[in-house]
Amino acid sequence: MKLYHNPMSTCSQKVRLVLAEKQLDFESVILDLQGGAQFEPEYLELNPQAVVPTLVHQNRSITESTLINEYLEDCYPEPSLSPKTAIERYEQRAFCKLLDDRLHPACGVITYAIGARPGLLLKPKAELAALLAQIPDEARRRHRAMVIQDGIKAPIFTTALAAYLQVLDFAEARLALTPFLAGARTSLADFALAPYVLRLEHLAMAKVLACYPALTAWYQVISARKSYQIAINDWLPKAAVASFKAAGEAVISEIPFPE
Ligand SMILES: N[C@@H](CCC(=O)N[C@@H](CS)C(=O)NCC(=O)O)C(=O)O
Repeated sequence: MKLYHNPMSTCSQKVRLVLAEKQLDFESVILDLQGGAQFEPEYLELNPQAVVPTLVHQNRSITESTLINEYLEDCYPEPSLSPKTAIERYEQRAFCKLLDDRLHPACGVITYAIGARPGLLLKPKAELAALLAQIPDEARRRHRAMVIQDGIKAPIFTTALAAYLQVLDFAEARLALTPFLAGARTSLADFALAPYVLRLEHLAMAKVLACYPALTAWYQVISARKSYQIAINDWLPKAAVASFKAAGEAVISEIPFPE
């Protein structure tokens, strides 16, 4: 198995977590996303959306992190990361869909407005414009341009922050009732959400978690797992984490958190 990924990417982290839970080895190909490696023609053949992760298994390219994790679950059903009952399986899928539809796009906006922006603004204007022009998805391209230009002052930032917190509200309500997102055992939903909690830490926004006691307790459990050490901590580049944190600390007092 070959995984095209990036150490800091939330979608890559969620796939690495599932690989680690299942104790699966993989050949790693790291893509420099700020340098535009995702737009290289050979990579676009594997992943026409120009995003990571991509799993190559048995000569097939598997894309979309949620679908990759479901594929891994199908290929390697033990240890199982799927709930047993139909309703819990529905809850797992519904949560992963919410995450893909709402949380992930919001995370992209917030990450580029805060963490990635300072580095990107150092690039020559023409180089930055050329990078943005290659993003295949129109909304992503437009939103990214807005937040690189205006940072947390871009109106889309407030919308994204609200969406992020709405998904955390939903998770909090669920975790106040059950130990994990889809019931009594960990499932793909838990490993999908964890990287987005970590992202708050990386952007110096961890104070948000004070409003989410059940989510905080759940995250302590997930981040104490061996898989978290292998899939997340062991991969994190110190310099990238430090530069995200510094960027977050520089703007935290101006972030328009809802009352
Ligand atoms: N729906 C995709 C989203 C993947 C995605 O957005 N990946 C980000 C990193 S987390 C990426 O590759 N960004 C590069 C870019 O947008 O240029 C998935 O779940 O795999």
